[in-house]
Amino acid sequence: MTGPVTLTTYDWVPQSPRGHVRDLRVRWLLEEIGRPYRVETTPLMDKTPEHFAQQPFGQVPFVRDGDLVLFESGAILLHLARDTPLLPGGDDGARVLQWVIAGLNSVEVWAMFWVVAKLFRKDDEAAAREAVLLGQRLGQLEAALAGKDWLVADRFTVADLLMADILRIPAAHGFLDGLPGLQAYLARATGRPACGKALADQMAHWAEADRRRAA
Ligand SMILES: N[C@@H](CCC(=O)N[C@@H](CS)C(=O)NCC(=O)O)C(=O)O
Repeated sequence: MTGPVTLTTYDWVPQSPRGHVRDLRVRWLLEEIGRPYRVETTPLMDKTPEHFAQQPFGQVPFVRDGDLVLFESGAILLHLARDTPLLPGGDDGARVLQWVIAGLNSVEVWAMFWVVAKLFRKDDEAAAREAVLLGQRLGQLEAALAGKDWLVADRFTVADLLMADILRIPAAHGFLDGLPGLQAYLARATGRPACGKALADQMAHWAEADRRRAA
């Protein structure tokens, strides 16, 4: 499919998640591949039956691509990256899938355990335990990336886009201090113009949401 993609995110979010809402990774990929898209919104506060009909957990993002509606950011990225240089074929394609799943299942999940303990529950003891586990995972990822610019086949793929986005929250809270390889990897990925554009667009979206609320 080559027509515009419709990407749905929230109509508004508080300050703290701004820049980290997962529509960012989808925007980033769409910018990388030059695919046109428009952004629609669904209410954060009063979630609608229409929202749950498209995203069974009442979360964002979800996209419409032609007749196809997809939720789960990893699935969305893999779908949109198909037939583009961001998702090679053959064995390298399998390795990209492996790293996409590792990002979601072996790194992001540990980052989220820490986020929930520290930022949502404000339970410092639990957060300290989660921090140790997250730190281990990040150290292991740094070792896996040793001597490499990118995760697979010496080129930027959808796996790097996702992994870098996942690393942004740990990085913002100091978890990459002492991990120079991961810091350089993250800077390499997020320094791409498509990432900067996606981030600026998401922040503009929330600024516009504030203006609408104030009006
Ligand atoms: N596994 C899902 C997670 C989606 C997710 O956690 N979305 C957040 C925004 S980044 C959300 O909708 N949070 C509100 C909620 O869970 O009610 C994905 O990757 O798409």
